[in-house]
Amino acid sequence: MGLSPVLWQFLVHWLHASALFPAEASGIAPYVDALYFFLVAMTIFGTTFVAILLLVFSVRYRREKNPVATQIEGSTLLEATWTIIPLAIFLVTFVWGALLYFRIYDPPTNAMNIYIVGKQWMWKAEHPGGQHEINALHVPTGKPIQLTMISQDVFHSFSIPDFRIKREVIPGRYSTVWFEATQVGTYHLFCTQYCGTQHSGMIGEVTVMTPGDYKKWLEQSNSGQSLAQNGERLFASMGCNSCHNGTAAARGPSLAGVYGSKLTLTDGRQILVDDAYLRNAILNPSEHVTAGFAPIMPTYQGQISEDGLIDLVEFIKNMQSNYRVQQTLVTATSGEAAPTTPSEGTTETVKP
Ligand code: HEC
Ligand SMILES: [Cu+2]
Repeated sequence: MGLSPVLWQFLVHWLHASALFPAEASGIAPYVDALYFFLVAMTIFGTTFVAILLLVFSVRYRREKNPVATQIEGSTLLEATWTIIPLAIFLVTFVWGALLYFRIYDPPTNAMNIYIVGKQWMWKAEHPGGQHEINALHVPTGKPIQLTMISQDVFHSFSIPDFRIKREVIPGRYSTVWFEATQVGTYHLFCTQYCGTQHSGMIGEVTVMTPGDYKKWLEQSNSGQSLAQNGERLFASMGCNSCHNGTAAARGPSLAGVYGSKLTLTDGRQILVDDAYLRNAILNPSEHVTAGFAPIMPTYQGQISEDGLIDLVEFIKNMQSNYRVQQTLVTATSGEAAPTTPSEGTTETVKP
């Protein structure tokens, strides 16, 4: 198209200024928009091209001027042209879209993780430090943020138009999306999947702050317990540590350092341990049995809320060192009755 870059920039600028178009407030936004404008330009080009041809042909070859039609028996050159040009356009769109897709769905390894739980009809955000917020999300600028999301009931969809992100939030399975906020400000957060009577109220506000302000916010909203600490309590109160206590005699495998590692299962498969795997291991233990262990872990299906599962997952993720060390640490800080040390409690000798 004949649009010069200057005119192009002016158009994009005007669209943003006129509030007809959402702000570009994330690192990915300009890239998504570039593809979007390319598609719009191609569509305009195609439409005008066909419309012009239609007009020209109907005037030029109208019956008064051409009483007898000339037959053209085919033209390989013509056919090749109108096959190859659209094909090239479609392929460019496809490759461009695929590259963008990979970029959007593959979070950088240094991304900071925040959990999102969707339910009828609200969004709950849980920061690793234990800060909870409802229908609100606070994030710093300049840092990749990954959202690990799950629904407690029906399908929802998490969308921040100004960041150009949108991802389904599904019951029973974690889905992730990531972004890097570039501009301080407040932005809308929507559920974009019809999810019942008050779906339209399932909205919220994203507050993007400077890293310094974000740190202050985290300190102010501190609940005193990090997700991992909540998880550690659950781990003890649900009796997980009766089997997973990190001792050699334990009936369950040590979970220290298991996150991010490759587990070998009894059927010989190798599986990467990520958030989804941990969650599933707690709810459906018999589905993937770790090699060298008996399938004795009970299912916790229906006994732990999604929030509780997030706490457990976060605890296991952070369990990098010997678990017994952490256990004594908790007793020292929380002042609770000391849990029986693993060696005392291990009268069971079912180690397979
Ligand atoms: C009765 C003993 C027992 C209890 C109680 C138990 N587990 Fe397990 N768990 C096992 C055994 C044995 C395995 C390995 C076999 C398998 O994969 O099922 C295992 C596997 C796992 C795994 C998969 C990782 C790996 O290295 O295999 C996770 C995660 C896990 N348990 C977490 C938990 C949590 C969280 C709880 C408490 C809510 C819990 N377990 C309670 C025995 C137990
Ligand atoms: Cu919803």
